[in-house]
This record gives sequence, C-alpha cells and structure tokens, in this order.
Amino acid sequence: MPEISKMKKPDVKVVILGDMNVGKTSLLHRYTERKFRDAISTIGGAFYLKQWGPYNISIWDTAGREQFHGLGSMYCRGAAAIILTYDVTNWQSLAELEERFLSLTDTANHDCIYAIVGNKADLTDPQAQRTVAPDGPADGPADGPADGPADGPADGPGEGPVDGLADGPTGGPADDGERRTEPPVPVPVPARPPPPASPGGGSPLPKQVGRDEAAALYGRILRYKGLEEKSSLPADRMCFETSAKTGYNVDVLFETLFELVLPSILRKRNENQQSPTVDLEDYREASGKRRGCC
Ligand SMILES: Nc1nc2c(ncn2[C@@H]2O[C@H](COP(=O)(O)OP(=O)(O)OP(=O)(O)O)[C@@H](O)[C@H]2O)c(=O)[nH]1
Ligand SMILES: [Mg+2]
Repeated sequence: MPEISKMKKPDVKVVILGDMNVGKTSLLHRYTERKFRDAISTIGGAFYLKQWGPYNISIWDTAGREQFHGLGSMYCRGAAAIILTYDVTNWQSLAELEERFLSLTDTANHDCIYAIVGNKADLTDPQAQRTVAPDGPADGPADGPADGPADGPADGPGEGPVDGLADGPTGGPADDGERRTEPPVPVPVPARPPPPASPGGGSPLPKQVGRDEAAALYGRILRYKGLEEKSSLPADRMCFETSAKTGYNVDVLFETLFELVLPSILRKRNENQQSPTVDLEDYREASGKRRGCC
C-alpha cells in the first residue's frame, strides 16, 4: 500500500454505469491497460486514477449486478461525467439504463455530462472488428487535453491494479494510476453466462440497439435532468459505439469526456485555492518538529 502522504487527490470523477456483462470493466482495461482480457464480474466497484496532463481523473468502474445496485448512487456522488453503457446486441441492457441506472445519477454534479455507450460493436459492425488498438503495454493512450500542457498525460508502469479501499465523494486519494477495488461485503458471484458466439470473421450478430434509440434515450435523460436539448451537448456527440475487444472508439470516448470535464476540473482547483484544505500529514510533521524542539 502506498503511503497516504504520497497519494494524489483526484480532480474530478468519471463513473461507468450499466448492466452486468455489457463490458464496463473491459472498456476501462482497454483504455488504461491497452488490453482486452476476460474480465471477472465486478464486485462492488473499483477505481482507476488516470493522470491526464496535469490533472488527476478518477474513473470508477461499478458492478452491474442487481445485488450491488444499492451502491450505485454512492459511486455517482459528485461525478462530473457518467458513462451509461449498454451492449449493442442486447436491447434489454439499454432499457435497464433508464429503468435501473438513471435514478442513481441523482447524486452526480448538477452539470454532470452524460455519455451513452453501446459496447461490443465488433459483434455487429464489420468496421468495429478491425483492431484499432492492438494489445500492448500501458504506454499511454493519447496526447493530453487540447488546451492543456504540451507534455500530455504521464502514463506509465505505475498504472495498474492495486487492492485497497477508497472513500469520499470524489473517491479517495490514490497513487498515480492506481486501481482500487471496493468489495463492501463478500458476496458469492454466480458464474457468468457464456458470451455470444463471436463472429471471428463469420457473420455479425444482429444489432438490437440502433444509434437512433441511443440518441432517443439521451434526449430522455436530458428531460429527466430538466435540461434543454438546445443548450446541451448534442446526442450525436454524446452517443458512442465502442468495442473494448478491438479498441474501436475507446480512446475517443474517454478523451472526449476528459476534455468536456476540463471546466469542472478548473473550477474545483480554483475553489480549492480559495479555501485550501488542511493537510493532516503536514500538521503532524510540523507538530512533531515542535515537540522535538522543547
Ligand atoms: N465481443 C466483445 N466482447 C466483450 C466486449 N467487452 C466485453 N466483452 C465481453 O463481455 C463479458 C463481460 O465483460 P465485462 O467487462 O466483465 O462486463 P461488465 O460490464 O464489467 O460486467 P459486471 O462487472 O458484471 O457489471 C466478458 O466476457 C468480456 O470478454 C467487446 O467489446 N466485444
Ligand atoms: Mg465489471
């Protein structure tokens, strides 16, 4: 476990929500580790701290299983962006976003940004079957924010999974690239249903959710949030189809969101400068020195 005093504080929080098996963990793996591997069904939640330019972004992966549903609104507390994920081959997974997950986002920031993401596009769309991000080391996915520093995000070997606990509305502090799992209680997780037959060069599976249905859901989310469509980000910009398996659109998804949450990051940093928090470690060190003097 890293020392608390060395941990970085996330500037902003991005949360991935959606039904079990839609590929939330796989999307996060693909983006952060540049890999696709069979993920184990998530228990509770986990977060990954992404250093993006000079900013620290915590990305929360949540469990889609019904038994963890109660935790969802806790994870969404203070979120600046939420990725609502469905599986393009499973219509019910889109319906679940509205029926089960949307209300969990009530605890997010008032200006939270929503992305609707149809994953597993490789199963239905030949274009998404072409591997755009071959498996490889986590050497940093892309350049930094468009308006950010020239040196881009400092990814590196530090990014990877670590067990631990995180708390607080923006997630607990974590070392650079650290992933923390949060198993609230040990719960037996039943075996995953077998995945649908992969086309693997064969014929694609039927697509059950079209882009227009995702865009319609986006419109309903805006209405649920009491937002005007005219003054909000347009559906064609906020609805994505991705493949965690091939990497199709995965970097585009995360980096579009990071750029969109930049104003939230800057606002939070500005607020912190105006009312700085007390660092207990500094206090302890200082008081220790005083004791030594007397
Ligand atoms: N073909 C294909 N399979 C995928 C893709 N993403 C995930 N999968 C598979 O779908 C299954 C579920 O993936 P996960 O990433 O564990 O799904 P999850 O949404 O995190 O599931 P929970 O943690 O249970 O909520 C695994 O067998 C993955 O290998 C994808 O883009 N394409
Ligand atoms: Mg998962």
